[in-house]
Amino acid sequence: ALAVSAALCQAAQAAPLVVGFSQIGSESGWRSAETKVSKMEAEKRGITFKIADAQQKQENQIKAVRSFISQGVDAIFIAPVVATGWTPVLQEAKEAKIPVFLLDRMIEVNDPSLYTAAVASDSVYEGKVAGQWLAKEVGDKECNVVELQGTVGSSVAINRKKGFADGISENGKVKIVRSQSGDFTRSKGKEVMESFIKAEQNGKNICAVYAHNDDMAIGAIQAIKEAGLKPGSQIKVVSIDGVPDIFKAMMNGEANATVELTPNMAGPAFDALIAWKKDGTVPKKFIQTDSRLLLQDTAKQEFESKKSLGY
Ligand code: GYE
Repeated sequence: ALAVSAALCQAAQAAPLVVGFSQIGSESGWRSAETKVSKMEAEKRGITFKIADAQQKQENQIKAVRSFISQGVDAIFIAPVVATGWTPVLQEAKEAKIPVFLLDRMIEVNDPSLYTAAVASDSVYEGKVAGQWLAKEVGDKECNVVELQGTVGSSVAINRKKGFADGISENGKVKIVRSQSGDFTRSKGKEVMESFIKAEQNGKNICAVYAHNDDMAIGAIQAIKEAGLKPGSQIKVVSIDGVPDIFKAMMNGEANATVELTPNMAGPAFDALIAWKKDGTVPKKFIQTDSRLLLQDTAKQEFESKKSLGY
């Protein structure tokens, strides 16, 4: 009997961890990179990884989480599209004793024990870094800024807006004149930028565009060019993410600055989960990733290094 239970024990130990990931969708280059990198990180650790694509809808995410609960996975990762509305489904996960890890966006809940840990950047800080950069860059010229916000109700859109407003407040000459959501996509970013340009004397009244992600900035660059203006000089472009295409635009002088965040949010979450299962190490509640301000001078280098990572 002893030998049998030892063998069973070993089998249990060897059984690969199963993790379900409710991913938002593929709205941006950063998001697609995150999906790709997450799969690679799971594979490296021998984890069985199931990804459900929610196509931008919270209701699909809630369904996916319920399905992961009924499958009895070892952990659930969620990149929450919006910040509110998570309490009931997280309660269900908690009752089923399945730990939940948030990736790249945060949620608003009264009971923080509804999730185990979160891996994300400090998105208020990202906005602040972008704002401070612009505040310095324009010096004592008047600067009218248009802002392309991310998905309405997402923690990152709320925080990046707040942080940027704080960052530019260091220079009284810098003002936000228009602000609207472009839903983190290139096409919406372009569309909204077109309307901003029309509303602001064919773009002549705009000194800079701040986009909550690189993809919307790339859409905006297209709109600026089509209006006969020069992005990067006549209208400065600052955004967040650090995807290869923004470095390309920076290399061409068409974008000015980005705040990089890693697409590898899953790796640290896997490591926390594994350590916890192994010896009970309680995961840190908030695992913060770095934010780096990157400018044109290193764009080529950054582009090359992303390429070599298979980004
Ligand atoms: O910046 C944007 C994506 O939640 C950090 O979502 C993420 C953001 C990222 O669509 O490109």
